[in-house]
Amino acid sequence: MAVERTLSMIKPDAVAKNVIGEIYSRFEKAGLRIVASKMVQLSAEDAGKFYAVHKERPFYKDLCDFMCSGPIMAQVLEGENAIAKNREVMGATNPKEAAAGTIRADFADSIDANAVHGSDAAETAAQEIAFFFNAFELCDRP
Ligand code: RTP
Ligand code: MG
Repeated sequence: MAVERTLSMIKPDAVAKNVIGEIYSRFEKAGLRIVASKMVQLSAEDAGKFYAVHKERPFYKDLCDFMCSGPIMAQVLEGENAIAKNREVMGATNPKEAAAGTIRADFADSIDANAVHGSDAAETAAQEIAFFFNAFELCDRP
């Protein structure tokens, strides 16, 4: 298995619930290491660019409005198989379908306010990491 990096966001609903630490703990318990982290208030333009891949989808506008409704935490997670592992820890997009013990099962309210984002493939992970972080902000850590 290869060591990968993936882009994770804690969405405005979970930041408002004050569960950043609990969610970080889930990542760490799964063997994922945080190698970059920042709190960001996205503008409508930022959210539109980040989610451009969903531009034609019916939920695009609501998703962009939601993602700039309050601050988010952006972090880069590193570990073996990090992209798939993070999505496993997150649980299904719709919290009603998320497995017990996953972040979305425990902290998400709806398919829109679903607590976290995680990159879905190596190519999108690289693009999404570069969206938030420059080379100086990504650390090699033990
Ligand atoms: P994410 O990108 O946030 O990690 O979530 P995901 O891969 O599980 O889901 P994706 O298909 O990429 O959709 C991005 C976000 O859009 C919202 N969504 N709403 N109403 C709907 O049918 C619907 N479908 C997706 C969700 O908040 C999802 O996380
Ligand atoms: Mg996605």
